[in-house]
Amino acid sequence: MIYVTADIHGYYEAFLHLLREIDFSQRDFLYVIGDTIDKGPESFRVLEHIMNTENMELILGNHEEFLLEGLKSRVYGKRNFIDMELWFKHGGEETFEEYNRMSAEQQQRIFRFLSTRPLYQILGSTVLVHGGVIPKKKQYSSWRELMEEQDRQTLLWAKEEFLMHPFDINLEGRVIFGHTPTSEIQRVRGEKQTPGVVWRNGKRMGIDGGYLFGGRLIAICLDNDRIYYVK
Ligand SMILES: [Mn+2]
Repeated sequence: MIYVTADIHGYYEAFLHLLREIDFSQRDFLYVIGDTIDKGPESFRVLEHIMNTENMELILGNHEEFLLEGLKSRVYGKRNFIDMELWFKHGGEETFEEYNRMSAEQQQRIFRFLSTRPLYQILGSTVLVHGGVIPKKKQYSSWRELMEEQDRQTLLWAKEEFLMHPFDINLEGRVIFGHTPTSEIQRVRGEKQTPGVVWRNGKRMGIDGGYLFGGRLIAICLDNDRIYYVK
C-alpha cells in the first residue's frame, strides 16, 4: 500500500503512532509531503527516521527549505531569500542549534539528503506537493505540464492564491498537499471549521491536520482512500 502524510513538525512519538496505526511494513511505501522539522521536540529523529528507511520518501516543505537555505547562507556566507530571523521565529532556532551540535559527517548526510529531495511527486493522476500549485490556465495536456510551470516558491509556500483558486482544470485526478492546517483553509475560505479533518474540494485535498495546534496527524492510503488519524 502507498501512504501519504504531512507536517509532522518534530513530533516523533506521534509519527511512530501513525506508523503503527497504518501497520506500516516493508511492503508499503510512505510519502511525507514536507515539514518534518521545527516546532516539535524531536525534529531530527523524524528526519533521520525517514532518511534511514528505504521505503519512505520526503518531498520538500518550506521548513526543510528554511534549514537548507539557512545552512547555505552559513556555509557560503550568502544571504538567501529566506531570512534566518524568519526561520527562528517559526521554530527553527532549536533545529539549527541541534544541527550545529552534530558531527560534520552527520551534518553532511542531512544536507546532502535535503538538497536532493524532490519538490513534488506525480503518481499517475495524483500529485503530492507541500504548499500547493497555482494553475495559470484551464487546459493542460498532463499533470506534468501543469507542475513544470510552477515555481519553487509556489510549491513550497502557496497560501491564499492557491486556497482560493477555483481550480477548474481539465485534468483528471487530484493534488494532495500539506502546509496549511485544514481548519485554517476553512477559515480562509469562510467555510465551517472542523479542525483535524481532511479538507476536500474538487481536485484538491489538504492533509495537514494541524497536529501541533491541537489537531491531528493525518495519513491517507492512496490504494483505497482510507484516512488515518493520530491525536
Ligand atoms: Mn509548511
